[in-house]
Amino acid sequence: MENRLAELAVELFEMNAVKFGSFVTKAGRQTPVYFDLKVIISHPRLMKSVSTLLWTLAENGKSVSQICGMPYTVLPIAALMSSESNIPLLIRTETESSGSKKIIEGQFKQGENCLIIGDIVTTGINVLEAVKDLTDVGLKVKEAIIILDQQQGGDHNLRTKGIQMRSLYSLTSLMQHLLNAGKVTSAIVEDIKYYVEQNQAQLSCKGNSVSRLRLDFASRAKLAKNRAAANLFNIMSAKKTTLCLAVDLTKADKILKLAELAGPHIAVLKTHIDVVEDFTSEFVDKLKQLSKKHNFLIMEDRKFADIGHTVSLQYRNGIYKIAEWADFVTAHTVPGSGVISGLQDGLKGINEDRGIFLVTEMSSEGALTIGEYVKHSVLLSETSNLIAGLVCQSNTFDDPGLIQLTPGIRLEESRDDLGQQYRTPQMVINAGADLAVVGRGVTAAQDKLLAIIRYKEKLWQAYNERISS
Ligand code: 6AU
Repeated sequence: MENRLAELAVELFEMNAVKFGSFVTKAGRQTPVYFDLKVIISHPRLMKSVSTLLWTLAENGKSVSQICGMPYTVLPIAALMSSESNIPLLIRTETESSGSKKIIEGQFKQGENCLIIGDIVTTGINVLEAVKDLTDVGLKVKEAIIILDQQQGGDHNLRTKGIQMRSLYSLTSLMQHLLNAGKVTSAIVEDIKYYVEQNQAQLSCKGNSVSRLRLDFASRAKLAKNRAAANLFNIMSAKKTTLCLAVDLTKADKILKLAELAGPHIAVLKTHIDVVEDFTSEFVDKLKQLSKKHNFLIMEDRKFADIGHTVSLQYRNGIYKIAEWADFVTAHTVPGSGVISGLQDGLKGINEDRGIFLVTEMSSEGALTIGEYVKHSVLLSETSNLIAGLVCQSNTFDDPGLIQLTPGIRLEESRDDLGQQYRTPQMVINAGADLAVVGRGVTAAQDKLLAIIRYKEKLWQAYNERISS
C-alpha cells in the first residue's frame, strides 16, 4: 500500500491536483498549498486506483451496507467503490432536490450502516453535516474514508462525534512522498511543515474546540441539536449580530421602548422578569410582538436552581408563566440533571422551540464556578437536546452546535461596586463567546442607540476575525 501511495502522490502532483505557492482559501486564510482533486476524473485509471486504495482503508467496510459519496469530487470514485464491492450507493444532494424533496437519494432501510467517502477534510464540518443528514433519515454512520486530511482539527472533531476518520494522506505524509520522489524542495516541505504546525498550535491554544471557534454561525445552525439554538444561530448570521441585550429595568414601558430601539440590532433580549414592578401578561404579549417584528428571541434569565419538581412549577406556573413566552431560560447546574428534567416537565403541552442555557461559569468576582464544577456542568450539557448553550466566561466546551453566552462586557476592562467584572468585546469573543450579553453598557448610556450599535459592531468584527483566523 505504501508504494502505491507514494506513486499516487507523484501522479496527483504531476496532474496539478496539488500546487504550491501563495493562495487564499474561501474563508480568506493564506495557505501555501492548493488542492484541486477534481482533475482526477479526467484520469480514469487513476480514479480506479484511488477507489481501490480507499476501499482498503475501510476496515469496517464489510459491515456497511451503504456507501455515501460527498458531492462532488469523490462521487465518481464512490460509484466505482460501490460497483466493485456491490454495496449500494447513496448520494447526498446539497439542497433538497425540487421533485423528490430528498436530501439523501437512493434506496435504504432504517438502521443500515453507511460509510462516508470524502475528498479533503479540514475542520470536518462538511463530513459532520453529511453525518447529520444521513442519521436524520435513520442511517448509522461510524466511519469516514477520505483522500486527504489537512490536519486542521477534522480528525478530532469527527472523533468527538463518534466518527472514525481514515485518510490516504495527511498533509505531512503527502509532502514526505513528494520529497522522496524529488518533486518538491526541502524548502517547500519546511514551508508546509510550518503551516501545519501553526494550525496545530492554534488548535491546542484554543483547547479542543477549534471547530466551534472557527465555524461560522450558519454552519453551526446545522449542527445544533436544539431547535431554538438553531434558530438563534440563523438569526445571528442573518442579522450579523452577536448581541444579547440585558434589559435589567424595572418598568415595563421602559423595557418595551428599549426593545423597540434595539430590536433591529440584537439577536436576543434578556429579561429578569421578577424585577419588573408593573408586570402584566399584556406586557409579555407586546414584548413577543416586538420579538416577531424585529426577529430577536427572548431569554428569561431566571437561573433556576432547585429540585426538578419545584423548577417545573416555577417554569410554567405563578404570575410569570415563563414557559409560555421565553424562548430560552438560564439554569444553574448545582441541582444536577433534575433541573433539566424539571424544565422539560414544565414544557408539557407547550409546542414551541425552547432552550436552556446552563450556567457553567459566572462573571462575578470569587464565583465558585471553578474546577470540577465546570467540568461536570459541561458534561451535563451533553445529556439533553433541550440544552441550547452554556453561560461561561471561557472556552469550556467543544460541541459546535451549542452556544456560548458570555456576560460581563464593557468597552473598557472594568468592574462595578458589587463584584461584577467586565472585559472588552474582543476579549470575550476570543475567549469563545458566541452570544455576548451587554446590560448597563447600554441601559446606562446617554445615547442608547449609539451604544447598541457600537457594541454590535465591535462584537461582530471580533467574531469575523475569530472565524477567519
Ligand atoms: O452588563 P451588566 O453587568 O449590566 O449585566 C449583565 C447581565 C445581568 C446578569 O444577571 C447577567 O448578565 N449575568 C449572567 C447571565 C446568565 O446572564 C451570568 C453571569 O455570570 N453574570 C452576569 O452578569 O443581567
